[in-house]
Amino acid sequence: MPFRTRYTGLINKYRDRLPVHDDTRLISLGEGNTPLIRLNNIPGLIGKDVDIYVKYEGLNPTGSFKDRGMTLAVTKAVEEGSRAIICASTGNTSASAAAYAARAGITAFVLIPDGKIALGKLAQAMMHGAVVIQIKGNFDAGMQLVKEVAEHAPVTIVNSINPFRLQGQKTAAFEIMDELESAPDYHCLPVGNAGNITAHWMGYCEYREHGIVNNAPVMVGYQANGSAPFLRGKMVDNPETVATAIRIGHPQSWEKAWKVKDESGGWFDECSDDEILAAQKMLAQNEGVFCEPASATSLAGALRDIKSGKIPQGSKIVCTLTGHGLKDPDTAIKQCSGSMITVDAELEAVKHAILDNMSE
Ligand code: AN7
Repeated sequence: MPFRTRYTGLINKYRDRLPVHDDTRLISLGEGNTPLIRLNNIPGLIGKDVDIYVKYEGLNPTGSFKDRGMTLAVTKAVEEGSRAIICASTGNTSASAAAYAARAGITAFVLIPDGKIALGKLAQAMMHGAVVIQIKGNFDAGMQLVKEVAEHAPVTIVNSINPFRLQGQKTAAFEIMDELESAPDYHCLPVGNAGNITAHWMGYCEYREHGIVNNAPVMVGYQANGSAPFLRGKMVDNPETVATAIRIGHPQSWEKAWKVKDESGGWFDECSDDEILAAQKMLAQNEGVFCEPASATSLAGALRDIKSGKIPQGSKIVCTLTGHGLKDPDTAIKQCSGSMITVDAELEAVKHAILDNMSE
């Protein structure tokens, strides 16, 4: 056999663990199978002996982990005869819904908070032909409206309250265990609606129950401190953070995520916007991995807990990087202002620019 079998997406790969039939028409863009990258430089920079891996979900077809759930949610919607899907979104769900609806030949309606979604995500939703409805309100208001309108219109909700979303997303945990041949000691994620942390825990428990692995990680969820209902212990009405993807005050998987914390022996913590952006830049500049701000929350929190010893030396840690850095070019460029050099188009000037900036 000279050639490897072609990868055709996560439903095909894990079909025996997902609710599909042999004749189900799969709506897929080849999602999943994302790299698990071991950090080579950052552990040394913080002076700790830990094994940190990042699961780079930004390399999914639309640039975020949402594609894992969307492939299954749209596959099932089509199977059930639905002609339209709808979601509220801080950006990535709308980009993913728009792409998979285009693939399926159905309509996507997406409700987004006016002016508060990153540029790349807006471009995706528009380019894939979704009906983009900006609301003068935040994600939580949009989510409430979606639930209400779905009772009056023939549309399938593809937010993570759709149970097929979490079923699809649990495959990220399968991939990690397939690769590491066990579960890690800690799994750190950014938390917004808390669907993804719930889905990962489902995946870890499923492999353990079936005896494929005999351990499970401690699950750790990090929020932005201006949008941290799990830290406040109650819903937050006016969430704010630079990490617009997780600007969510009323998480839809509230009860489920508290269960994940208790069952796994984990915890929630919060990071400031400055910590989030510092971690994003640290990862980009020391490992060559560019994630969006919300994604860096997992690394920001993990690094703090590793430094303090709460996550002990010798641990194997996976941080999920939920979305690609190119989703939010504005925030990236703003952070790096001053790092561009403008010179005359002339040899001496360019030579000086190089010699003055050689690292030791
Ligand atoms: C990059 O797109 O909720 O805790 O509407 O885009 O499962 O909600 C996005 C969420 C983390 C949080 N990182 O995941 C949406 C949306 C990124 C995200 C989260 C989101 P959950």
